[in-house]
Amino acid sequence: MKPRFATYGIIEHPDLGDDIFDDVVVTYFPTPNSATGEDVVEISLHGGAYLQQTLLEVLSRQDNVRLATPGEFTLRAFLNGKMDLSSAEAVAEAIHAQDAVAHRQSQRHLHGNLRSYVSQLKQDLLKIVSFIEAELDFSDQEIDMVSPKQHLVQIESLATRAQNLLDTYFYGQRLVEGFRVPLIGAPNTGKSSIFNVLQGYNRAIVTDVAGTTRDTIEALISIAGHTVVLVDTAGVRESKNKIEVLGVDRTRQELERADIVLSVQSTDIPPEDFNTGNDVPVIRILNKSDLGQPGEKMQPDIGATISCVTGEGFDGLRQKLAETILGMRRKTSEGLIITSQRQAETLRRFVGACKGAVAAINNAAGPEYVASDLRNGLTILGEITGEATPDDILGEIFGSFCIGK
Ligand SMILES: Nc1nc2c(ncn2[C@@H]2O[C@H](COP(=O)(O)OP(=O)(O)O)[C@@H](O)[C@H]2O)c(=O)[nH]1
Ligand SMILES: [Mg+2]
Repeated sequence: MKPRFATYGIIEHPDLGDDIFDDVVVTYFPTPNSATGEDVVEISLHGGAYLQQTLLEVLSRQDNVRLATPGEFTLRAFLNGKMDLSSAEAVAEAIHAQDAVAHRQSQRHLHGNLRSYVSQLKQDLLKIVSFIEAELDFSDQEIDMVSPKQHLVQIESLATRAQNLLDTYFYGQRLVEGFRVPLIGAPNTGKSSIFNVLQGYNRAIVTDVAGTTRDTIEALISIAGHTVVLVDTAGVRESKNKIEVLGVDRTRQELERADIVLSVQSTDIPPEDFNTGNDVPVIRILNKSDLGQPGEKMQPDIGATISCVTGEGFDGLRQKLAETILGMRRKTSEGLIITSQRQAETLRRFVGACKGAVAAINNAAGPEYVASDLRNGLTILGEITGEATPDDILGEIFGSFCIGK
């Protein structure tokens, strides 16, 4: 077959006799110019699960043929030097991306922007290490070398650059998993009704019997290109009913996990007190504006006044939510955001190694101690791009892919 040319063919099935199984287009990519770097043949057949499954099943009956394990194609591409580890992880990010912003980010990683950021850190660190080690090598000779102290500022700036990237992880994680936004408030303030309007169709049960929502219900909605996990809760009021108490417990757990809280009061029911984690933004909603002016004991600083009956104020509420989410956005000046826990942990260890070196210098420890911390930092950076990544970590990364990627 002519390399990289689409060739028409037919597939016969052993069980079908003279009948044709499917018309296909086959493309041959000889090594090394293929996705994995190996010889690759791609068969395009007509869509549909039956055709695909049957063909895979027939092919698997041949000797030396088996299905790929999850992530195996990307693993092979990585092992054959076709992509670095941060790009390989970006393939998984692209597969799992639920919205526009997460997808754009995975594309940046896929095309190596993260790798260049880390490579630059590595090069700068290598320069410093070589200087310090050169001094160690020549310390018994009469050569004037720079003392590690001279490198203090540079090492600190490396730590800051790594920290800046690490600081994007909180936002990056939410890009992938969505922002968790519970509706909290007294029974009958309209939490379930708001949940339904925001979601666009009636899913939660709405009644005027207090305590109807006994469990938490989630819905994914999109706000300014970000995924939001909207959570309808039972509220935080004390209750004697067993099932309702369980729901209230769930509400407390939701408050602990919340990224943004929608605190609901209505013109006829005052707000309830609740505690959130540190620095969690709270948007105060006043519902049932159609019933007229609010009664007494209402909280100030209302972020959105709405009515689930007339639909008034929901654009403003969505806008407020969008502003709050965009206010939580973090990226490096290069526009990078990390989304992988592995990368975050590795960067954290790298910052630790830099700080170790800084402490060694400040305590006037010998240059060999400083050099050892910095060498350690070099190895850690290598783990991000995959030059020094242990096999079990590789297994974990590629195991998270779906089959056939
Ligand atoms: N007039 C009016 N009634 C509302 C509004 N939103 C909800 N309700 C009513 O308030 C009651 C309680 O609503 P629900 O969503 O179940 O409140 P929850 O207990 O906080 O989940 C129901 O009878 C709703 O129809 C609103 O904007 N205006
Ligand atoms: Mg409810």
